[in-house]
Amino acid sequence: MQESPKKGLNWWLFFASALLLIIPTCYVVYNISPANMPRNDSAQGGEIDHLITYVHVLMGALFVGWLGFFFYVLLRFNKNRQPVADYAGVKSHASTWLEAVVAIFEAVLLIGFAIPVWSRAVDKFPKENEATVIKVIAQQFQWNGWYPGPHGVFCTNDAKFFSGDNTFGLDKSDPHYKENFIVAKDLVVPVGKPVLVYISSLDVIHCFACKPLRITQDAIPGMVFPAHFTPVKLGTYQINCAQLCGLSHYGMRGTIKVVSQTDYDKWVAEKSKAGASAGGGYE
Ligand SMILES: [Cu+2]
Repeated sequence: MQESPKKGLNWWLFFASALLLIIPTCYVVYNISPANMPRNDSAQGGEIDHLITYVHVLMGALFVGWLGFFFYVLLRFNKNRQPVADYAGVKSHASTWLEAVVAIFEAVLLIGFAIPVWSRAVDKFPKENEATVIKVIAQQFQWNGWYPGPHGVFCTNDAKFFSGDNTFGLDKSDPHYKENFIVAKDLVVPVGKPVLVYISSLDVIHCFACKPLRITQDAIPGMVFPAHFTPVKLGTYQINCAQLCGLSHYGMRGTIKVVSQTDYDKWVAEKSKAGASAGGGYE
């Protein structure tokens, strides 16, 4: 029988693999602690953060469990302690029970947390008359916000109205056209009121993402997707494009400025007076 040159455990490899596994674990634990989560200034962000934490706690428990088992196997069945292979194998059913327990936890997370959060995000939209409604139109490489103005009615738009100075194809003969307005890059919304955004794209696929307000929604040409969030604090938040959309994707930023209702009404009145073309189009 040919002997392998080294018997037993390779301790260098053992400690190197332990280190490689422990470093990312510490990093994840550090990041999911509530103090290190991205700032949350929206009403619906708390439940999303809870879900992220619970999923990571379960994954952490599985990781520690598997890691413990891995080290146990390395030590218990190394060549010195187990010179002859046991062909009968494991007879205990402990692993089956453990798998069942993990499956139950996963089912609770999915049915009890993930599906309700998801259904509220994609199904329970605020009523238009109780929300701030904005049509967000993405284009390479800018965010545009189309506001209806003080009376809250959008004019119609259609591809046939497209022209050099009418990129969004607004119907200029529509009576509501005059008080509608489009802003480039910087959106403004009032605090404490649901915001309903209808997201679309003029060219390629983009993704409207604002992490502190916990909103992320793809913008797909030819389609309009509604999304909603309720800002709870005053502030200015960065919008990013979360879908690689071309050479200047990295620079496709915008802002959502959350102001008081009075300031918002003042801003809307001012912009609306300036008309639909004010601030619209590519800057
Ligand atoms: Cu983009």
